Amino acid sequence: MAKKHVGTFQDKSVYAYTISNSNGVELTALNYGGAITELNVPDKNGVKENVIISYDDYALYEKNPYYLGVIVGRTAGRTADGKLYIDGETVSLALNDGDNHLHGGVNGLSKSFWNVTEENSALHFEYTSPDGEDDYPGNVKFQVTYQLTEDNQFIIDYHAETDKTTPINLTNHAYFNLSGDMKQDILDHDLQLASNEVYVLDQGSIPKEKLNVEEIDAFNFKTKKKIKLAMESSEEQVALVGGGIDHPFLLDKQAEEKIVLTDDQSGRSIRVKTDDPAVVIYSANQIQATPLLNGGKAAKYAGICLETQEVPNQNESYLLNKDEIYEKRTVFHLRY
Ligand code: G6D
Repeated sequence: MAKKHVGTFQDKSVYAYTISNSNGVELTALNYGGAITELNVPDKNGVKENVIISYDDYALYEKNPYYLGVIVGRTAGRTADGKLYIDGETVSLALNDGDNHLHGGVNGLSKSFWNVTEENSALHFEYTSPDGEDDYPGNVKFQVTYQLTEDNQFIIDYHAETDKTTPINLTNHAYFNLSGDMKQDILDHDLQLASNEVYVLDQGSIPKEKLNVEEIDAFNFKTKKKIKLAMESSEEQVALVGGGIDHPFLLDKQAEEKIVLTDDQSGRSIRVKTDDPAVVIYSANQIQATPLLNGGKAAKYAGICLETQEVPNQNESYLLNKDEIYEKRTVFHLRY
């Protein structure tokens, strides 16, 4: 385990914490937003490379316009018009994405300083969000754990308790790129999703209605296929989000493995299990040529986010009441 001072944001110290397992898999994350900056994994030839896209300059994690690697909350995704409905009351949240609320607001959990404790191959993050922070009701105690197991599972555990009814829908916004050190984009990665239904989006990227993936072939990943086939589709939902995927998929409750991401060239794959009912797949359609990532590169489709969560903008499905516990786990099983 290691801890390194990497900067100062708003007069507070930012540290990078590194954990590893005996196979040499290493994970590094910041106390600021829990941002994962590195996940170093061997390829089929044993060459260890970072499979997470990250800024070359740590200072960029302060604003982090791409939400690279962070814990997202209190609510992931977009909330239409920033309106929450809690027990008949309407709560107005900040509109930080056009006419909508995105990823917990102007600050949110991704721009908070978490207290970090290290224990062997696990990092424990704790943060208490005060009542009214980012306009959300309730004092909420958040706990998130990143753990590396000896069989190369990267496990994220989430826990929250509140003193007042409030919406909680957390995820992690790591962008995976299994080529290693972003040698290539993710268009030639293969994706398989245990999902029969995808939500189509309105012009503001708010989920509207769910369709069977048989009706929208670009998003039919029931059998393993190259991600670029979605980009090559003339489907208007692909164009709507900038020429890719940025959609919530309902996950098959019966399936044990919900998501499989594979890169044949490196021999790496990630197999995902989760308690969450959905995943937002985001293919980094908004990544620009700067800021530079992973040693001087940056490009559209630089990585792919597997944001396991509840379907956004359905806040009634993720209201946490006082004396209830929010608890969920997502496992990224790293193979190489
Ligand atoms: C864009 O629409 C996408 C979001 O889904 C993503 O989380 C964000 O960029 C980083 O707004």
